[in-house]
Amino acid sequence: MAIDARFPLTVYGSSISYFTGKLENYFRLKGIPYRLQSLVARSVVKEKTGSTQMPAVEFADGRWMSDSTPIIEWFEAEYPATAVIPQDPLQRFFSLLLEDYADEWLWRPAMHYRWYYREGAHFASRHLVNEIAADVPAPAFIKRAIITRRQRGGYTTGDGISVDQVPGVEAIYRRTLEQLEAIFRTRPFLLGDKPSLADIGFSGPFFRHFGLDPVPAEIMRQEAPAVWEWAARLWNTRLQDCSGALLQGIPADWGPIFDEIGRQYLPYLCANVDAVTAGRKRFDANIDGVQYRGARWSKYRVWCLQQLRVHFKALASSDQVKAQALLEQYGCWEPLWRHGQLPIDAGFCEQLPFHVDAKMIEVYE
Ligand SMILES: N[C@@H](CCC(=O)N[C@@H](CS)C(=O)NCC(=O)O)C(=O)O
Repeated sequence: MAIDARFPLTVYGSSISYFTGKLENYFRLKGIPYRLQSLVARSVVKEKTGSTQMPAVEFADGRWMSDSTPIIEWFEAEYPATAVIPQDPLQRFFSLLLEDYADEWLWRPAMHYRWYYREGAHFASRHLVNEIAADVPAPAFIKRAIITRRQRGGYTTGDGISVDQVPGVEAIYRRTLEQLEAIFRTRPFLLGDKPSLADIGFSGPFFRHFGLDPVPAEIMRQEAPAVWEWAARLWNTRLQDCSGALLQGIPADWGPIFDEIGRQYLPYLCANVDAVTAGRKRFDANIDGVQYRGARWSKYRVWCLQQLRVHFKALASSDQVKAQALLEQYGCWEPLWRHGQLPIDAGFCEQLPFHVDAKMIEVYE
């Protein structure tokens, strides 16, 4: 990759953050130079990007970006030589679907394992206090308690996961491990002998959460060592050194993950659409037998659903026929189109990655 005046980038984020880890995996794979900076005033990030979310990226020329998915799309367009997004239109579409699923749905078990278990909350709150709140004038144990309370209130107990939902949420992780273990026992990356966008998508939950937090990491080491190995392999791979190729077509062993998307993620997105349409900031939803109560609405995730539709419509009609057949086979087609009109304002999220209109979930600062 040609090094230009925009580099090195500064990535503002935490070294235990889901999406910071995802973006770092992407930059490393692509050979894009960056340095991670954890301590920055949230007001500065908000002023530059419109949101306090992590990661935010600052170019040497002074421009800023936020939101890992559109950031990756932007870099892919700028630096197509070492492409991460597959060229094949069907592989591209289904990789984008997997990325969205890993970003938005595996977030649920990842946040649960980190903040529900005392070991996880202790590790993460301590790390975050040292990393981003060291200069806040208060005793460390109080800062840790405040962070833990905020994260639980925003993303676990406050997002529909109480004790009754714990087995269902943990089952998502166990099934994902089984699905990925079956794949990584046969090949090094999700789509063949070299990494692609699907690997980057799964690196979000796996690199800085499941592979790092004490409880899920131990489960992974014991039950899915090939997944453990893949997470490290991805971190240590540079596309410019890869001689391997991608598989042809959509691998059959992605099927159980699509099945999960059809039974869980897309129905959740539909329940979220109903909530946003009705103006309900909290909603109940029965997802595949798990009754979530008081989940938080997300306007951002309405946009995610809209984006999946946009990607589908961008396919040539012959590819749409093939994609539809696969989506129908795994129960994804009906929920993808269940709602005719989505409750989304014109122009919403259109300035991404240069300006953020909405966080994934609005949690108080
Ligand atoms: N869609 C965004 C999501 C970013 C995001 O939600 N990041 C988390 C940290 S991993 C965050 O900053 N949350 C904001 C908060 O908790 O206030 C992306 O892909 O970058």
